[in-house]
Amino acid sequence: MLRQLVAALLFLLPSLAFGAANIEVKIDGMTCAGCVEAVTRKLEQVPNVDKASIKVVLKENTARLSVVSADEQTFKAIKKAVTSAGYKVVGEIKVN
Ligand SMILES: [Cu+2]
Repeated sequence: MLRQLVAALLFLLPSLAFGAANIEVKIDGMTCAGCVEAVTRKLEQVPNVDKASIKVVLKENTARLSVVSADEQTFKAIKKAVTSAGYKVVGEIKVN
């Protein structure tokens, strides 16, 4: 009984700890509006990303967006999307 309870808590914990959030992703290698568009298009394809919230700011080399779940799996998918567009995520993704 206790074991099942602990298992249920461990299962629930990640969804409680990582809720919806606004995040900031620093991106290296963007030089023009075409880069911003390429990154934006890739980010739109990532599950858990709110498409309407994506804003890539060239001047600051930053993508700001909302995610349904700010967990490691989502961050990994975002990094992969940026890489597949030909750019690179610098440092850790910042949760606001
Ligand atoms: Cu460009």
